[in-house]
Amino acid sequence: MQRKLLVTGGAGFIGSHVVRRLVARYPSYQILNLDALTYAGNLENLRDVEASPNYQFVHADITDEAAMDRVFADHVADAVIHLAAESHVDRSILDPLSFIRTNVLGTAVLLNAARKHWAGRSDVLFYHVSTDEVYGSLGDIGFFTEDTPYDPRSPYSASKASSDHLVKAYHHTFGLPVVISNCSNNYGSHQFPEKLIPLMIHNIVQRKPLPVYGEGLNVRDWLWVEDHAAAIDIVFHKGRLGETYNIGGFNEWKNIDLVHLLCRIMDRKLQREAGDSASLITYVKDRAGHDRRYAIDASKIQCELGWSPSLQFEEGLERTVEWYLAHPEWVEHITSGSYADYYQRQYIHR
Ligand code: NAD
Ligand code: TDX
Repeated sequence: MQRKLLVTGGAGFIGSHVVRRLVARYPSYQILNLDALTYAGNLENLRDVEASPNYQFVHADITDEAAMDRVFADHVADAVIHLAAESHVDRSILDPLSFIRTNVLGTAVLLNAARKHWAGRSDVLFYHVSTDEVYGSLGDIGFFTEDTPYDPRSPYSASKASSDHLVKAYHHTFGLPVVISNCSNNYGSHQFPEKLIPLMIHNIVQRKPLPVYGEGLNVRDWLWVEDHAAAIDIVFHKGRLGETYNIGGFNEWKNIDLVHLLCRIMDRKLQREAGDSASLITYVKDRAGHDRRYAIDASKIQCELGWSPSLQFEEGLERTVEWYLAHPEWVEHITSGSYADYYQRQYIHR
């Protein structure tokens, strides 16, 4: 079957894995990657697919109404996988409005364009890729299910919750065919080194302090990014319209335990003495409003669509470390310029 598929945010971390997978697996699809190339978007992430005949890139901002109208008119896309977003919680604390602009307004602009250009069509799909953070924070027990009430607590998660609500509202009010997935923390190659795992790898290589927020006891559920891309592929093709699917790794870690595991792997890979990397661990002021624990119950996508994670966490972390150590030029390019400014600012609030 032929499809014209618009992927937003395809130059970012998860988006680039999604684009790479779809380009390789579906040669009869036309895949259009739309990205504004913010500090987090990097076309180097897609060098290996850019010459593929079923791949195209368009440089555009999802908040730009006229540009989105043109993209839908010119490319006659029949499906959207929407990943473009501001994605880092710490940045949302420093600058909430940029999150409202891209994540809320940008999603509304895309929904409007889809609604206008898809009027009367049922063979179309708007797929919104979202986060488990919309559900709020858990205590020591329990899991987020698709029925957990929304309770976002950071500007980032509030903006993602708003965009989820808009997607559902366009489904209920206008009959737009939609599907949503809410995923836990991803890790893997090509992740911008402001998020926990690549930041720690970067700092260990450079023998810089490893900033652990608060007491390091917050818990996250980690998923290999390629397993998330596989889940997105399945939800896109088999998900029921109007439904939400939770995606998670069944893999909870306290931050401090994860950082110690990473330190042990790094000591081995860098042939440093055992304990060398862990000596860099520095407890710093906690993140404002820091959610205590996230944990996903992914049984719906498992039972209904047959997806489950493929990779053990230790194996995935090893592969991630190997990728970063083998690609110092990627880290060098992406951490120059605007990132350097941010890195400075980030340390001011601690
Ligand atoms: P990322 O920050 O690495 O990439 C975001 C991409 O969106 C970048 O390529 C950026 O250039 C692009 N973008 C930003 N603003 C834009 C705009 N106004 N117009 C067009 N493009 C724009 O993010 P990520 O970690 O790959 O996350 C992708 C999506 O998945 C986001 O919607 C995020 O909320 C969601 N998500 C992320 C995680 C995670 O652990 N990283 C987990 C669950 C859900
Ligand atoms: O330097 C750090 N020190 C630290 O202790 C950083 C960057 C983070 N942390 C802690 C905060 C969190 O408890 O590590 C945990 C993970 O932090 P992040 O990597 O910033 O991820 P998180 O805030 O959990 O959000 C991520 O998962 C859900 C993504 O950034 C979101 O886009 C996604 O929706």
